[in-house]
Amino acid sequence: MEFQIEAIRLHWIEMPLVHFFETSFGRTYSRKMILVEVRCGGTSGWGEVTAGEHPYYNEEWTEGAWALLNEYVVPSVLGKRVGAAAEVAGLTEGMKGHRMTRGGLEAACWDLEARLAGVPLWQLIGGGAHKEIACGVSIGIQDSVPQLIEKIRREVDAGYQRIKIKIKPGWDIEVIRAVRREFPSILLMADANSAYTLNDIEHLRQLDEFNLMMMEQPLAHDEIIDHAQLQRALATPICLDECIRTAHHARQAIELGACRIINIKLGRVGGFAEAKAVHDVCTAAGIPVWCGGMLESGIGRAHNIALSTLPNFILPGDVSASRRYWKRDIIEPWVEVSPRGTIAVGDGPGFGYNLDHDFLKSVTVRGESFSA
Ligand code: OSB
Ligand code: MG
Repeated sequence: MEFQIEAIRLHWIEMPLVHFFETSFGRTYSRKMILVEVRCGGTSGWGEVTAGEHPYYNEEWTEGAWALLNEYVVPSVLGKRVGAAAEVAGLTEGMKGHRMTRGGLEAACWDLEARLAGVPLWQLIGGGAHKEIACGVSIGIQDSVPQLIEKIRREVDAGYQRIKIKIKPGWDIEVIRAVRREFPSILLMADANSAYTLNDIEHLRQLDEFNLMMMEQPLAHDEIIDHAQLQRALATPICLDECIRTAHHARQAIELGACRIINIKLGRVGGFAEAKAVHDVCTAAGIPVWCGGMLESGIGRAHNIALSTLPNFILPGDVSASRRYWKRDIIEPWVEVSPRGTIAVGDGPGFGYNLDHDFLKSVTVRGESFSA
């Protein structure tokens, strides 16, 4: 449905995590996130820029995203009239990379269109194949193996369907051996966030004995070809995360045999239009997908839930309960996970939750408004 991008507000919010989150590239204690609000005729659509605080997962970071939004993204879209949110990604196509930043605006436009049409976001994107989505958890590197095991036990007891642990050189084979000894039959996977190279093939082959569902992004963030070589040497399926920024990358990775599973992150691929395209490439190739996470606030989390209702999201994702991250979330109700490890998909318009405006105001540290 046609709409005009009449006004845009950028909200920079900061919220401490309930527990630090450590990956191979570092530890996060507190999140700095940019929310993008797009307005038309008194209705607001909301999106979230999923970039981290530092350019270590990929090239993007919050401060850089703020600059790009102010200097390029907003001026490229403000006042534009589009036939549908599906056209919005095209308005910022001339900018290279920075897909999380551009994707935050794009996702806000999908939410706006859904709200203007009075339909749930999942319906507008062509989802709805799942009424409940299957949830896993991503558990960061801990200070000790007993602490990790205690955390895993808590999440397994809560009902989460799959456990992902972060690995890096020095926190890998023996850690997974200890976890497997304690939990012989859980669905278990490991995410290296690009911490290894092809020199580690023999080392990584040791993981084959632990019956992992998959190993996520072992090699460099932009290295599809080396992943194909590694996959040939491993029994464990490789799942690509960082490498897949477009449907084109997904097709190349699949054709080269670089992975058997793909993690789709809404921001990493630049929003819903590209996420759907990646999903469709994977469906056609028989490659299962799941929804990744970036420690999102309630807004990004709600978008991930909508995305996860597309049919080929058949593996448990990294979308989990608000309370695992935040003492208080910015949406109401908070995202909750059932004892079966699922999130129920609602029927409300747009992303399907209300904003807690008072709380949102209290965590906002910077704002910028633009109107056409
Ligand atoms: O690689 O999936 C990743 C968090 C920050 C950066 C990268 C990743 C992650 C996660 C956390 O694994 C997923 C989540 O719980 O939101
Ligand atoms: Mg990952």
